[in-house]
Amino acid sequence: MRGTKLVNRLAARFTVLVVIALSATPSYAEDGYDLWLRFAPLDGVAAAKLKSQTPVVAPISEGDRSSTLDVAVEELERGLTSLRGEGDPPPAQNPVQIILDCGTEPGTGQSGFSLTPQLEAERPTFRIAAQDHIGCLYGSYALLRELAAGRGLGEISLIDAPAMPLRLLNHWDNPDGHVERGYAGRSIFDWWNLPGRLDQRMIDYARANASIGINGAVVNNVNARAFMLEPRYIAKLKRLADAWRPYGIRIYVSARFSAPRDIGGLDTADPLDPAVRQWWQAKTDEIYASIPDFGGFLVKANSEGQPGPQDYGRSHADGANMMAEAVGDRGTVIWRAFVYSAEDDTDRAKQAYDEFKPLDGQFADNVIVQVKNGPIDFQPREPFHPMFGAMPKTRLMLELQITKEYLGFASHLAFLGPMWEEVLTADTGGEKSVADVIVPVGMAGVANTGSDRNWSGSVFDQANWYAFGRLAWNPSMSSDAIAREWTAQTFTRKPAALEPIVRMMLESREAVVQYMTPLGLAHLMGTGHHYGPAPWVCDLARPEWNPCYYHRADRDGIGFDRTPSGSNAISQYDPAIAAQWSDPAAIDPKLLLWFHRVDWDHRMASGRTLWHELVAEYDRGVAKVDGFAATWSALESEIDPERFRAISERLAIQQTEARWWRDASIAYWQSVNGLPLPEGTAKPPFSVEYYRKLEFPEAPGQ
Ligand code: BDP
Repeated sequence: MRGTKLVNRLAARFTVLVVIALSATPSYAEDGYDLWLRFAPLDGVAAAKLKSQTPVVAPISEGDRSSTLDVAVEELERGLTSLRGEGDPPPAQNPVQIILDCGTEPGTGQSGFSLTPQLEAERPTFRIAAQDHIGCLYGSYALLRELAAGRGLGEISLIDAPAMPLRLLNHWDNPDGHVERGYAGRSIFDWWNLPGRLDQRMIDYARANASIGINGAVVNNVNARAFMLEPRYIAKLKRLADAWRPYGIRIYVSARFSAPRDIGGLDTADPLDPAVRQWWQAKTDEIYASIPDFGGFLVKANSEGQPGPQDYGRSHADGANMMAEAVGDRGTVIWRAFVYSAEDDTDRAKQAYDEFKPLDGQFADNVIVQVKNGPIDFQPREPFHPMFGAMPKTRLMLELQITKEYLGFASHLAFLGPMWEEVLTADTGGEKSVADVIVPVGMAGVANTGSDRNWSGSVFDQANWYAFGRLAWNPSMSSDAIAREWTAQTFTRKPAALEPIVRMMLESREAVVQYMTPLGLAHLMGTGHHYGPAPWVCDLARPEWNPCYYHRADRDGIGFDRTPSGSNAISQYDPAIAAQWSDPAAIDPKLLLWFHRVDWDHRMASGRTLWHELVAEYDRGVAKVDGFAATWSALESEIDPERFRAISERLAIQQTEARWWRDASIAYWQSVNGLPLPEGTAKPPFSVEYYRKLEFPEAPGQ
């Protein structure tokens, strides 16, 4: 009896499950994991065309095969099937053969490719030609990208090649799984289970990178642990390197300069000490024995408490060259220029240039100096770093921050394409843009990846990873073109939805600047975590840790005087640029308070006083965010529910927090300048004391 009841109950349950399974619309969960590689089925004319052409990848002869070409074939087949959207279509009479021709020179050089349709021929073909196999893989991804954007095979004819040799992600991931300045969960690197187990995510990561041309990854934080150079880690690194090799991705490691002492048993890390040199030589040889294409070392030295050559009275060049000798022509030493000293009272914006400029010409050929986009630290807006115009005899690489430490973490929508376009196109003087300076070398982006299903904390933050890769491939691409490509692949190709999404992406970074740090202000964020406004912080031990150090507001005025009457940081720029920026009337108002200290009633080009303009900027920023939320909510029918809701919630947070930035900042400035608000302007709802007391114990980076 009891047995029968149980069987009945199970049967009933089974029926319910079957009914649920049958009645659910067969929908594909859009949790963002597939990034821009969704290859959503085409529709309309594009779909009909692809179906009638039924492109098939022509077989590759056994002798020509390689693991990279196997990936290319697999990607093409997977992508084409997905774009077609249905199971196997009836074979076309004369299907288009996609030919991977990877040993000819299409005139592009290394890693480049050409895409050539010959659809009218008797045997229609689409040829992906390259000089090397990685070029063929890049060409395959390019073909899929073009198709995914809605273009037909016949319209896709292009020749392309990466502009710069090094296109690297820098992960600030610690071996314990915490990601410094990470807002997307834990580290994606599973050091505990490596080398025995390789997570599928490591392959999906390589696919995502290769699809946008990223060709290297520094897998650990610049604030490095020496033990990552020990044999057990070399085995783990080898497993990753082997997995990524087919995708053209080389592995790099952040090396702690004091490693010879920390793990090598020596009592010094002096770069001129023969035992230290020998230690690095042996360590480097050991790594290359396991990983023959190891990319090299990234080093943060004598910066924010990290050890370095200056601990022994040696220069950055002494340190870098010593390691470069160990690496030889097998790889590269990337030496970071992000330095400022706890003992130096010079304007922090000047210190890197002051330390490095005298070393121009002293670095070995296989040393690269990696310079952040601006002279302080990844602020929402900074002028370009003066080192880009001042080190003609040094190989300089640009460091960008993809993760949004200072732009609202993953909570705020801020598409960084326009910010990076701004620095890449900046004129350094002497007829070279920043892009011209770095093109022979490369670009690095501090990654925003994490264990979250959507990789980046929010779907829109995936666009920043994407934009970094595309700009490293081609620094003259416009943010507009990048946003379009990304949106078509990530959300929708329908112009009625794509256009408003692209528009809000393009406005988003400026909105953040306006409600956080308008008119050239910088570094006003909360201590430690860097979240939210804290312009009132003036009492931290080091002067340059304090927002007050940066804004210098008092009763009379606001801004950092970096002209000759102040710190004269402006003199680090080309004289023509310095001359223009020295004049508060001639400088772009977006940089005014970075270089100038002006009275609150300073007259702006708009005719408003500085004070009124500042308030107007905050209001413009807040209004833009309200606009984004309205734009997004009108797109509900165009976006899958899961991603629609996730983004709606983020935008609601951004609306609240943009107001918070505005109100707290205005309340603080008023407490300093005692000025009334311009007429018709909303009063901050609370006093500055209220904002000052807010605490965020859960904020990442605390
Ligand atoms: C700052 C970050 C800090 C990094 C440092 C760096 O706050 O976590 O270690 O840059 O780039 O932006 O080394």
